[in-house]
Amino acid sequence: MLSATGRGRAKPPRGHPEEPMKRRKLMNGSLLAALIVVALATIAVPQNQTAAQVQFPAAGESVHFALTAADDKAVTEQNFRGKWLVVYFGYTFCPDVCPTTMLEIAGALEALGPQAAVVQGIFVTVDPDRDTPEVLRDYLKSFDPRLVGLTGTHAQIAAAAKTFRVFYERQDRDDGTYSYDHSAFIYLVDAEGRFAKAVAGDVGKRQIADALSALMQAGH
Ligand SMILES: [Cu+2]
Repeated sequence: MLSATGRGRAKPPRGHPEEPMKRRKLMNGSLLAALIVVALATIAVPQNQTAAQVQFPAAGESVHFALTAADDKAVTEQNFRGKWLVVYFGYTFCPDVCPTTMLEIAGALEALGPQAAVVQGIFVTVDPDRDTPEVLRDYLKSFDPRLVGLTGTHAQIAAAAKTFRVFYERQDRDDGTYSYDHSAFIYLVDAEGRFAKAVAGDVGKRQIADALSALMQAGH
């Protein structure tokens, strides 16, 4: 569309050297307008991964969180040193995306076999009002009892989300119920607590397991 506008215009007559400059400005203006339109369209549809949502920590960046595990035990990333982490943010009331992703993570642990001994799957809830440690434990044991569920105060969860650049937003409905829009990436963290890689939540267990195996073999 942008190039079509440019081509459709008549050639500038000779002796008007400022013309190409004007044209470039026009192009920049319409490009900016197009970007704004795209940005507004994606903001209006938060369940799509917008540019703002698709951000990750830098590879090698240390991740930090201080949350609550089962039996109200306080945990931080330090408690998991020595294990590779497979971290996912979601909430147990999520109708489809979260359960599907947890099924794939559980499948990846299964596929890793003995290698899974140095891997810890972690589900961080973005919905602490409903997801207590007990709710999380019951939810996760149906996928794989090795999975750990973490909750916390809203501020703690916001801080944990920030370290992984996770986006989430509560959506209140007219009937009094609510859901969350949230990033659907799986974050792989090395045994020293450094971010290694993000994979899309819908890639499947084989790809999750392969990504972990490759990273572990790369000598992280
Ligand atoms: Cu979800």
